[in-house]
Amino acid sequence: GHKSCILWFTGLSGAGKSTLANALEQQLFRQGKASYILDGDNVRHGLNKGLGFSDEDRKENIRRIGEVAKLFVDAGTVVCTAFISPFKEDRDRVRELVEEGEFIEVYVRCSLEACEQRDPKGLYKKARAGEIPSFTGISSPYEEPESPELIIDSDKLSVEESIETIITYLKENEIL
Ligand code: GGZ
Repeated sequence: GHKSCILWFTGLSGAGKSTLANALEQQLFRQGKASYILDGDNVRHGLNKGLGFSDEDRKENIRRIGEVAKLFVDAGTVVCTAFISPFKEDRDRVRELVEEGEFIEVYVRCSLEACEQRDPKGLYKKARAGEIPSFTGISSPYEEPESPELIIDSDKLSVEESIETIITYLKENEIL
């Protein structure tokens, strides 16, 4: 296929969004399909520097990322985004920015317990101690996707299995 799309990874901190986006990007590259990742590292420190984690700031964070992702689709590049994007309304607004079939919502599903157990950056521990206000899952909500294109149970599947599921979907939908 020659189509491009947004692979919108959503889920709790520590669910594995960035890990999957990075593994997918490598696999796409091997298959001759260029892609680009938008994540906290390249967006929250630049374009969205100054935005925090209040509901309003998260909304604006996602709005801008959606607009940038749309530009990538216009340019013909597959774009993978890895943000918690906790609010259904904000994700739905991004979906409406692009054509039908170009927004692929990938719910990286993982129990809060498992994310908290992993706690790679010690953020959940800090949040529990009250050191990080409005932390998703602890003191700020995460609204689960109601009908995502894909659900990846990251506490049950390996990264390889997860990527395979996504690649299969992309092939079935003539993106690959
Ligand atoms: C959630 C926070 C917070 C709060 C800092 N709540 O595991 P990480 O570290 O690398 O990923 C989290 C990241 C979330 O930023 P997003 O831009 O994806 O969030 S949103 O889509 O809701 O705008 C976490 C870190 O930033 N982090 N404070 N209070 N995650």
